[in-house]
Amino acid sequence: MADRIAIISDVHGNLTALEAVLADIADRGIERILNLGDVAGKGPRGSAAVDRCREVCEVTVRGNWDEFLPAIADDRGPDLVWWRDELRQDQRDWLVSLPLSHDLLVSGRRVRLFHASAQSPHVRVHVRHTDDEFDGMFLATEMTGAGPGPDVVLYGDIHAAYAQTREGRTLVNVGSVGNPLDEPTPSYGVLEGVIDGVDPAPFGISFVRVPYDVDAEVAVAHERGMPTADVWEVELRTARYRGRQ
Ligand SMILES: [Mn+2]
Repeated sequence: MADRIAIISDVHGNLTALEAVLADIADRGIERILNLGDVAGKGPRGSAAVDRCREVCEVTVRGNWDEFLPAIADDRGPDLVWWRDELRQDQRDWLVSLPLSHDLLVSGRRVRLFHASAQSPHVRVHVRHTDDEFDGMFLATEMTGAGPGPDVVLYGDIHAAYAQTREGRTLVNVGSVGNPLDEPTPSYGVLEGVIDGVDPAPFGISFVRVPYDVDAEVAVAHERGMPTADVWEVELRTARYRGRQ
């Protein structure tokens, strides 16, 4: 029987957006959620976001922020230290322990989830990429392990949703819940088909955009005195990346 799984990514400590997305997922009767990483950092409530994701996501793969933030040195700047110190020790331990890659079968297709690329959570593949970069997303690497290559790859990291099919393989970015940079409205993906099914069957991927109370989220960042709250506010309101503001 066909079923659905929600795929969320890049929550980045934006609890207001996360709760809006989780409410929408629940409204649709979707009970399974997978997470592509970058739960904390950039936004003011990484700790609460980590607790919530641990509670509702059956798998979270490790993002670049999940990997570097817990290990950040005291002299790396007030913003990074602020986000690090907002997390409890058990949460930092959990983030660095997350798997880098996760596979599942849906309607006879092998679906692979990772944060940024098959190379590492730190190697980025943009919306505009070369054919070699596309092909690289489907390779078996040290990070993904040996075994059959995927037919579908779902990733996050770039905070922009899109899907592309080339030579029988489909690459999907579900965008970002907490820090969308393609438009200001949070996005997530829905995977639809026979979960764990080995035989070909109808298969679907769709994107959902969920409006949320951005004023409330921005107010929390300012109230808590979060460093870089001003650029966070512009990013949330305009979807313009801080490097381009
Ligand atoms: Mn991210």
